[in-house]
Amino acid sequence: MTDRPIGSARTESPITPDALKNGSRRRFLTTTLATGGALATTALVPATARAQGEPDPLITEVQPWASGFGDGVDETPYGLPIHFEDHVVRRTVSWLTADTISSINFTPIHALDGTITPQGCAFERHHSGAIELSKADYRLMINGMVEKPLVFTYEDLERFPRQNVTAFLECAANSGMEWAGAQLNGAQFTHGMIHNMEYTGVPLRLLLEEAGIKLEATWVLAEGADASSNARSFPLEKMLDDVLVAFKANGEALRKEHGYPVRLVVPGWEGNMWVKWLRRIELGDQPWETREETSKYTDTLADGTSRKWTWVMDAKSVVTSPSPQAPITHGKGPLVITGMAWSGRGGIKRVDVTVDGGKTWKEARLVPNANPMSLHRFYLEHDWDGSEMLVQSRAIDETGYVQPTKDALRGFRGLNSIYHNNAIQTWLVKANGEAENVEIS
Ligand SMILES: Nc1nc2c(c(=O)[nH]1)N[C@H]1C(S)=C(S)[C@@H](COP(=O)(O)O)O[C@H]1N2
Ligand SMILES: [Mo]
Repeated sequence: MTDRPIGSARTESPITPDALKNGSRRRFLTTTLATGGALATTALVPATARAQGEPDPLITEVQPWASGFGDGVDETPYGLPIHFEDHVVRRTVSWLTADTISSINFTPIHALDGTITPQGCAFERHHSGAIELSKADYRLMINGMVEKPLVFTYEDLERFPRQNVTAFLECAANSGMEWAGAQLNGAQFTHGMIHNMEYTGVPLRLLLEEAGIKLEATWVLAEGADASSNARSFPLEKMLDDVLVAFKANGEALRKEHGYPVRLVVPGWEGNMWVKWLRRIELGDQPWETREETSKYTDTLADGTSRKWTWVMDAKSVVTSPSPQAPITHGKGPLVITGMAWSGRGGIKRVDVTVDGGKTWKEARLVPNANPMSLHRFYLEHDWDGSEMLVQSRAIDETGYVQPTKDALRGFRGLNSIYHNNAIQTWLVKANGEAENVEIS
């Protein structure tokens, strides 16, 4: 420990904790000033204290964490976020979560950055609770219009060629509570039924080929092992295209709540189709019209008729900061506006950001992402003048589709919908930096 240099980037010779403890604060200052000049002088005084011309003890004094040992390598066999980050957790909305079995919680997207969602705070949605199913007890059956019905064990799946795919999963009901007006005050609650992970698994196509697809097969049913079964019908083409039978997420085993040991990954399509605890695949020549695709996951239009088979998630985006749970705390001047964009129809081509409610737009800086079906991160470096803002983002995907305003979406779809609300979100950011969920027309 004593040979570890402190502040070596700014000093000529390493200063050890012991040397600092022995009254060498002045030496630290001298060396720093000698090498850093004027820059180091300002660096020693943080913005807050600088105004009062006071030195910052966090820079000039030896702190407890530098005067002893930290934890040893054995103390955290599996790491959790440091307790300072305890607030970055999944949360529920009480009136939505009548019970915790048939339920939903939300990803704290306002506090995350980059694109990958850690499993520990990725939202969960289950219809009959998260079940515990071991690898040893795991079986996947393929039956119906196949040459040879098959049952795979977990070990069998591990012997097929694998792929890695980073993809977002958005529940079709994400933002569903916002149809009639601005309601929930936070990006976590308005847009947090989404997560984005790197999955490892076997292309379903390889398993279907192993079973032998009969010529007449055109539809596929996927069913889970939980009591709800969450069965859904898929056109065969999608299943042969990019659907994965996945057993790892972000490099490690799926968490129980995300379908351990095996779930379906259906890039770009609504979350309900990503069957967890996958137990059976059946091939047929027509859809099964299950509960999940008749009474649920259809969109009731203004005239009372229902749209169904709305599998693909249209382009959408949201500013995650500033937002109601991520207010501006630093006053006017440089402000990083950031958020995420996604589209089930391919990559995101462009994201525009407005701070004046859509009167003027600026193109945000989109972080390049090789995975089209992944969340995309955008930033807009903005010089905030300290006045009220109406902040929005607008995604444009590879097909040229432009994320609609709330008014435009209601124009096509009416007010009866719950699912597939991909409208532009507005945050009112006040002069004091606090933000609020609002609607403008
Ligand atoms: N077997 C099974 N699969 C399921 C569900 C379920 O309840 N049971 N819920 C679905 C719904 S509605 C969604 S949005 C996603 C949620 O996945 P997550 O819990 O990993 O976020 O899983 C889908 N797959
Ligand atoms: Mo869902």
